[in-house]
Amino acid sequence: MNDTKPIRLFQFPRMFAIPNLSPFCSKMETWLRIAGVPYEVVDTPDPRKGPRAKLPFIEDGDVRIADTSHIIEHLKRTRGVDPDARLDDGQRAVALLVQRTLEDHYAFVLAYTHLFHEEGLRHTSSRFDSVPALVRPLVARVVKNQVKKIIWYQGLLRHSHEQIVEAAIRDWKAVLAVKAPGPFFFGDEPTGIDAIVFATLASTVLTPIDTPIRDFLRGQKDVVDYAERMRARFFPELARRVEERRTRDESVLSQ
Ligand SMILES: N[C@@H](CCC(=O)N[C@@H](CS)C(=O)NCC(=O)O)C(=O)O
Repeated sequence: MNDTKPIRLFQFPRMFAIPNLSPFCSKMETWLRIAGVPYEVVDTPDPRKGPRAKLPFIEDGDVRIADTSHIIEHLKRTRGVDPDARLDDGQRAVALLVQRTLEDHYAFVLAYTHLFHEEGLRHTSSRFDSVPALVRPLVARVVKNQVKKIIWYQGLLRHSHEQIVEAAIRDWKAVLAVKAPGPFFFGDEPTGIDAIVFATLASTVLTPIDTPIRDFLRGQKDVVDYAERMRARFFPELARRVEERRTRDESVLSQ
């Protein structure tokens, strides 16, 4: 292990103007920026390369660590950083419950809406662009079947589309009910839970994938403001790109 060299963060290549379509990759990179831990990104389309066959994972010197919660514990210990240091016991409990809601339930909804349902696939199939054209349909089918298996065994896919949407909106109502009105989840300063809330929210409201969950969230100005504020603060290069595109579109429309 080497705590002077930047860690290497292995994750799916970026899509859209968000840190990552994967809420876990997006969470990890956001957390690194909140905590100010230097890192280099290594784009990897294939989770099987990781120690737990999932993305993201990090390489710190000669050690590879998977699972965002384990990575965060490792970095807190070895880099002496902790964005949660000022949280009290009640806030830590709320953060854990929000994490479980978003990571152990809502993340499966995202897999369903973005990687399984037709509307999601229409927007996300470009993630296979680097695969040779001849085998692209096959790879896309294999991945879709893998996603299907994951959400079937998790249980989500045994429900109707309407029931899945309704459960997801209930997740967000619960999360938003315990979110502070401040610029960040617990008020004035960002903490670890902001990485999770922003990551899952960004995939939902800052991408073009049209779902009733997106409509529900985009209907609340403070929710969209929060997502855009997090992106502007921690990923200014992405916020700039959106701004430039907006200016370009406006100038085309005004011609
Ligand atoms: N608990 C893990 C979850 C990571 C995870 O589920 N990653 C997904 C992408 S969002 C993945 O690599 N899935 C590939 C697979 O399950 O085959 C974490 O916190 O890192």
